Amino acid sequence: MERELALEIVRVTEAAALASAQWMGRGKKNEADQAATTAMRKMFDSVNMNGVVVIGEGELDEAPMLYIGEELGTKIGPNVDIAVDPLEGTSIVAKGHNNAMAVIAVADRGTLLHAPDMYMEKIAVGKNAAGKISLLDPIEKTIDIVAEANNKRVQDLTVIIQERDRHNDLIERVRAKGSRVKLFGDGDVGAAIATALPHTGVDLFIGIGGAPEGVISAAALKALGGDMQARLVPSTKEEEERCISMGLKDPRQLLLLNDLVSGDDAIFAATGVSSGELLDGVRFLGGDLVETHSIVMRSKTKTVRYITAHHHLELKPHLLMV
Ligand code: VTB
Ligand code: MG
Ligand code: MG
Repeated sequence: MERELALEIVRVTEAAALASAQWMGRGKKNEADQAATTAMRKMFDSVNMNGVVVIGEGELDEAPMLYIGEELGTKIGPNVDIAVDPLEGTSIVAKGHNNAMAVIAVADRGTLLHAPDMYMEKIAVGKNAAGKISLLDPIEKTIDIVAEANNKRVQDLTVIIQERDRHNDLIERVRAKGSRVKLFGDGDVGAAIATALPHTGVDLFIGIGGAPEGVISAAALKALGGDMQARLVPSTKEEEERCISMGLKDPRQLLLLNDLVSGDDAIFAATGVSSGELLDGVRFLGGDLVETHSIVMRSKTKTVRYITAHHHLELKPHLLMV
C-alpha cells in the first residue's frame, strides 16, 4: 500500500464524524448513521485505491451504500480490502453519550476476515501481554497473566467490559478475582483498542460484541503491537452455515490475530464523534469552525498519529445536516 493512503483514510473518517456529529442528542440513530455513511461513501470516491468493501453496512439488498462487495476508490492505486463502521455507536449519538467514532480499516486485498454480522467472543490486550493470552483460558488465569505482563497488582488491573446481561457472570468473576471493572454502554472497538494505548489505563478487554467490529479492532491492535483473539458465536443454523461458507472448518474455532487480519500491512483510522476512551469528539467552536480528533496507524511502520483538524463547514456544504 502507498503510505499516503493512511492520511487519505483519515479524511474519510473525519467527513463521517463531521456529518454524524450534527445528529448528536437528537434521538435519531438511523439519521445519524445515514449521515455518516453518506459522507464516508462520497469521500471514498476521491481516494486513490482499488478497494472492495468486505465489512460494511450489510449486503447489497439491505444497504444502499458501503455494502459488502461494493468497489470504492479511483481504481488507481493498491488493491485493498475495506472494513467500515461509519458510525460505531449509533444509539450513543442519538442519546448524546460518550464513545462514538467513525472507523475504517484498510488492508491488502484478501487479508481481512470477511466476518458476517453476528456475535463474536473477543479478548484484547496491549503490547506487554501480546502472545501470552488465550481466549480459552479461564478469566482468572488471564488476569494473572496480564497483571504480570503489565507489571500491576491484580487489584490495580482494569478490565473493560460491555454492560450487557450476557456478561453478568464474567463481570462477577473479574470482581471476585479483585480487579477493577470498567463498564461501557456501547462501542467495543474503542474499548478493545484502549488496551493497547497505555495512557487509557485499560489493561484487558473481554466479552461478546459484533464480529464486524472485531475485525476492525484487530487491524488497530495489529498496528499497535497488541494482541487479540476471537471466536464467532453463530446462534442459528443459518449463521453456522455462513461461517462454514467463509472457509472455517469449525464455526466456533479460535481465531488468532493473524486469522482476523493476515498480512502485515493494515491501516486503521478513527475520528471521534463524541468523546471517549481514545479520542475527543467533534467540537463546534462557533461560527462555521469545527474541530475533529482522529487517530491513524499502520501496522507496517507502527506509526501512530493523532490528528486534530479545524474544518470550516461552510466550505464543506455537502457535510451539513439536511
Ligand atoms: C456490539 C458492539 C458494538 O453494538 O455490536 C453492540 O460490538 C451490539 O450489542 O460496538 P447488543 O446486541 O448487545 O446491543 C456496539 O456497542 C455499537 O455498535
Ligand atoms: Mg454502524
Ligand atoms: Mg458498530
